[in-house]
Amino acid sequence: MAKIVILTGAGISVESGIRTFRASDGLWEDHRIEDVATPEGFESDPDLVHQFYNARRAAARAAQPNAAHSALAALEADSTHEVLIITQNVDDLHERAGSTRVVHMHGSLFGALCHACGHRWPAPQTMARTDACPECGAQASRPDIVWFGEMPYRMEEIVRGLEAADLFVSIGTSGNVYPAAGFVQEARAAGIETLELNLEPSAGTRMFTEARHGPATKIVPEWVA
Ligand code: BV8
Repeated sequence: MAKIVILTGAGISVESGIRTFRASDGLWEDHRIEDVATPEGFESDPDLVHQFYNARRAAARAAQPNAAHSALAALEADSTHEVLIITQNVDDLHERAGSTRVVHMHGSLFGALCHACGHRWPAPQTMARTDACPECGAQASRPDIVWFGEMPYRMEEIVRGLEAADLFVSIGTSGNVYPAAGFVQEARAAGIETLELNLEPSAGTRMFTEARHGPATKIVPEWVA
């Protein structure tokens, strides 16, 4: 059974109406995303950061999975492949399309984390720092998101999956953010075939054995077919 590891980024959710990071010049309400998506940004203005994530949680809830998400779910359901999706995205569109093996390496909009004790619980529609932690009671609630400078989640599982893969596919990512942007190099070093499916060539496009460019809802179903 072919083992396929698929990395997805913001580009796979664009046609579901969810904005990417760099299309908006990395700006959100006149704040650089790198400034609101950092622990320092949260320390200095937790209300602004919660406002940023509350808006994105509402947008993700309102969005629907698109044909690219559905094609990947169909690929997983087809028993001749073992599919592992590693997503940089914090929306839940892969799961809502039917994918079951999904690793959220940058966390999820639908998770809450206590900055004081590390307890995790399902995030309410809108969050505020003063929300009391169900475990320790501290008013130190943050979204369960991996910010710049923080260690992505489940990296050991990701590296094991990459090393065991027969094919590495990167979909809808600009290849700007590490360690995700480095996965293609790791796949090549392991002698694994690599494929890029993106609207336009990414920063690392030369690293891929093959690259196909176009909107995800067109080129992902075509590849899966
Ligand atoms: C870490 C939070 C270490 C949730 C995110 C200098 C060099 C190398 C690395 C660094 C450096 N300085 C700092 C670093 C490390 C840093 C980093 O890589 N910085 C970059 C900016 C240089 N990385 C980190 O900090 C990571 N942690 O390194 O920890 C460590 C070690 C030990 C102990 C502790 C720590 C953590 C990175 C995670 C940051 N959090 N998100 C959220 O708010 O979402 S990253 C955030 O940006 C997203 O999650 C996502 O991953 C990333 C955006 O990337 P994309 O998904 O690719 O989106 P983008 O808009 O860029 O591109 C969209 C693409 O889609 C485009 O290519 C476009 O063409 C395409 N597209 C558009 N429409 C379509 C389409 N494709 C198909 N169809 C369409 N219709």
